[in-house]
Amino acid sequence: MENDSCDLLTYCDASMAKQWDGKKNHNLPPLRVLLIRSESGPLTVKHDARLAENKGLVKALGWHLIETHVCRLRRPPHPATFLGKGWVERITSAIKAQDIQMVIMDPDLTSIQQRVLEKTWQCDVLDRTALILRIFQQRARTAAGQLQVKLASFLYQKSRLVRAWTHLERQRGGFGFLGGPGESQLELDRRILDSNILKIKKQLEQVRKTRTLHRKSRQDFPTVALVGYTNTGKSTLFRALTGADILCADMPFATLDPTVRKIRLPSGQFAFLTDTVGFISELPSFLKLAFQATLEEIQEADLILHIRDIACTTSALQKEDVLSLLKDLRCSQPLIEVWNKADLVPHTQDDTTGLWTSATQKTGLKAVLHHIDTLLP
Ligand SMILES: Nc1nc2c(ncn2[C@@H]2O[C@H](COP(=O)(O)OP(=O)(O)OP(=O)(O)O)[C@@H](O)[C@H]2O)c(=O)[nH]1
Ligand SMILES: [Mg+2]
Repeated sequence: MENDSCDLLTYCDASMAKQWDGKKNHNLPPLRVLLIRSESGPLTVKHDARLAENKGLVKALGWHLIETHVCRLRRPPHPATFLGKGWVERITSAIKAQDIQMVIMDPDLTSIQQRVLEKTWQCDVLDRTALILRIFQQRARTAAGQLQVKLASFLYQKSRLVRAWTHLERQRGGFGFLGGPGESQLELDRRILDSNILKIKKQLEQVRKTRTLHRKSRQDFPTVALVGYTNTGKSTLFRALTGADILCADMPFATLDPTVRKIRLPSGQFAFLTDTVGFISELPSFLKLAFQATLEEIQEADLILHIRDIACTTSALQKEDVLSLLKDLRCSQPLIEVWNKADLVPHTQDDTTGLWTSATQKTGLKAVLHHIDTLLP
């Protein structure tokens, strides 16, 4: 594809980029990473979970997490550095002392903050959204998955261009801006991104048409989509129910591309089961837009199996995130809640709001199949 210079990798030093895909570079030591989570409110279980989730995201890329800092923001974020002066200096010392190569920031930074921090700290800086995108880049195996990730990456960069533009405009009082050198570069960047976005959207339109045709070819039987927060055990359950040899791993976003298999229900009726990409809190809107072709598999399903990791301390919050995303997607199909990882928590079977399963120990599967049977048209 032309103009690939806009790829996400331009955000980091090219030599560093070689190390990013840990799997392909066995000889290189993993990147030394420092993680910063900034909080403005009181520290709750939600924040602990977010920190643990961020650590999982870093680990998922095969990087080496050296230090983690939780900093409390007492004032609004600094426009140029996000963090206050004291924190910037403290992190500078930590970077030097620990030979850090990459700093991950959560929440997200503006492109200006990212550049100022990279210059100050003399190392690469990524925010949580870029980290998620990077994982998606590493996971995408199919051509459709790779196209979707590329689109997400361009949309991400475009959103950051707009912010940079607004910032410059403000500096110049919003007038007399035309013809400046900054403007022409921004305009050029924007045009390149727009043309790339348009091209990929056209290619993805073809993917959506093909998927629609595939769905039509399956319309003799109803479809059940496995949906849920990332790492809750969707693929493990899918494998237990279908016998399909798919990747199940203790990491976020192990699954990116949907997999479909036919199963036979206890009534003798057949149904298609679809394993899908996991959700995560504050999923950026451009990722939802880019993954439209995949999310359609959920929208078009006759029934949704919501797989929850019931042993996770923030299972209830994850449920809220999933339900809100399903609402965004206008999914109103019948839904079965599956309480997975039952082997990790003491429980009684008579709890009626969810179906207890252990996908690893293959328990509770019959009840799941039975419920699918009763709810399908
Ligand atoms: N103890 C226990 N672990 C489980 C169970 N189900 C899945 N796991 C583990 O949870 C981790 C994630 O499993 P996956 O099936 O890959 O989860 P997923 O929801 O498909 O994750 P993504 O595709 O990344 O969104 C793996 O290490 C599984 O072995 C279960 O019932 N009990
Ligand atoms: Mg999976």
